[in-house]
Amino acid sequence: MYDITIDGIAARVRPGASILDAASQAGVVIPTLCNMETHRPLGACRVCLVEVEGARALQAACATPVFDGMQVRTTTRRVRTARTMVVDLLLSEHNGECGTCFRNGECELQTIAAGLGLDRDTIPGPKLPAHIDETTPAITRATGKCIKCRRCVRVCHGIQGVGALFPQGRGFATTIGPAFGADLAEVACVQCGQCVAVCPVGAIMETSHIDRVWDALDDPQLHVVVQTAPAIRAALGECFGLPAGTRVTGKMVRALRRLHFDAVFDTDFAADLTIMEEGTELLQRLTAVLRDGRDEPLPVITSCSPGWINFAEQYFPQLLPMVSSCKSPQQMFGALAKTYYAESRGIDPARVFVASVMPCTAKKYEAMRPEMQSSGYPDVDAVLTTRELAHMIHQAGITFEQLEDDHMDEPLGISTGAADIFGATGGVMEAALRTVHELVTGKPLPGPGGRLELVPVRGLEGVKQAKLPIQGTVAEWGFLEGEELSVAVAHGLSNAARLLQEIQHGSISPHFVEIMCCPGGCIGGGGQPRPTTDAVRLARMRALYDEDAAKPLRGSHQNPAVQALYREFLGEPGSAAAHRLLHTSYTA
Ligand code: HC0
Repeated sequence: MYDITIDGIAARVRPGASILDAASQAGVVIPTLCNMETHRPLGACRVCLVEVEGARALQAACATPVFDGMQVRTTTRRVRTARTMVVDLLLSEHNGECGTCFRNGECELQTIAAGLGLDRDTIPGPKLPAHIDETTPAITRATGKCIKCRRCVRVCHGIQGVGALFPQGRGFATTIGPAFGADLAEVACVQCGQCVAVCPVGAIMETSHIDRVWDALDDPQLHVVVQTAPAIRAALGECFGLPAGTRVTGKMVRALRRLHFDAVFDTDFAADLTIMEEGTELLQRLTAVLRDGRDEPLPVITSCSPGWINFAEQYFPQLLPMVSSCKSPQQMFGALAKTYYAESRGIDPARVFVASVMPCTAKKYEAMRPEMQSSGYPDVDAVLTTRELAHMIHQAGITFEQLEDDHMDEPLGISTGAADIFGATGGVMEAALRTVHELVTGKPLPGPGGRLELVPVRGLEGVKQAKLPIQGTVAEWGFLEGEELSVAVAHGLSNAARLLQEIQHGSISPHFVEIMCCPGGCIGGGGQPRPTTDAVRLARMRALYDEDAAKPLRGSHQNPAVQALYREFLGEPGSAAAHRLLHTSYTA
């Protein structure tokens, strides 16, 4: 270990650590606009300059490794002057419109400038050209605000393996965007919003649906229902200063009522329903292949993550036959709100407006897909990210932290613990196996201490695999006796691509695969509160597992509202009515 001092504070630091790591360990905050915990330092923004005893020039703290005996100063006049100059130069070309920017009040550049005492940009010169790219349903780029930190480029290439954004040109003329100055809709962007999640300013944002939702709430002709995705309850509190991983389900429901939604429902209901449909599809395909020797595509690959579907359509079209035909829970919910729910309440479906709250920007894109209107109306009319819902709660003057808990409405607000864990990587797989195992063997999924938990598919490992022995099979599924159900899970599209290539090459042959677009699954979605680090991901995951463990029912097949839906409306899982409303197809 190396002994160093930072601003006089002694620290013991591992060799290879950067000054930025060491400062963080010593409790000294050094500002940075380009650093990312998932990537090697880039030293692009130069905001983290510090003075190192004996070094002639100031050093970028992120890119300078510590050495034994190092003495670092972070607050000298020289450091303050240099940082101020760097930030002033950024502000001089930043076409920021701070007063009206959605990031106003939570912009990293603004915070750092304020910390340096910069209350205006003092360097005259041209501002960046302000091109607004609104060509995709989910993401809006405002090029004039870009500070060229390259975080978006690095997450798009390194984590997602997509590569829709590049630095182009030199000096002042440098731009960050799709190649050859194209707009996002012209390239293979999957609209996952991971770029939005890491952008320090307002240069790349979710396309706001806030006005759309306020307009609907203001319209007395409309019956406005809202559904909330599993991952929202584990993260929304962060927008109000609560620690990551605080479960705020009850406060969220109360806040939604205060916003005057006519009914507050849960995407979790549709997640339970998804398990019934997807589990049925899995068993049908296993029967065809293992019992009847027919040539059906295996593995079954989950379909609920729209960024993943977009990626599959553009990068792995040959694998589309393996992808489950189930719509995502968001879309299943919408289709039922405008049929089953509208009919049972005697409401004209044309008057039902479905708003979703999702941790994901690609859900905005999914809702706009032309095939997503099997009721004759768009399944979903507006999609708010977690951040947008927080913004509306702030706009309404609600003190979120002080709200009393409330409960979701019935019947589309009833759910089991299996649905809660959909929001964490491995959760859809675990939920599906809870139900499939019990249907096939007549016994609950075995887990440590009988806890129904499939530990190998939990956690942040990029690709996870498990084998589940099928023992004590009920007569109908006797052909599975002695088989091992082999499953695999990937999250983050680079990991997904790695797993899919192994499947294509035949080096692994799972029966069932879960893919989630974003690192950590939906708890790490592009619409979640900033920042999302691995520590934050783990805290949010813990919250969902706790929510699951606290539920009296933890298997989707036990959901009484889903059972009633099949009894009263759909018939049985996989029925013609279920296929008409709840299933879809893909476009290569
Ligand atoms: Fe997800 Fe979903 S779990 S994709 O990650 O399946 O966005 O939270 O809502 O639809 O339920 C996101 C989260 C959802 C859907 C569910 C699935």
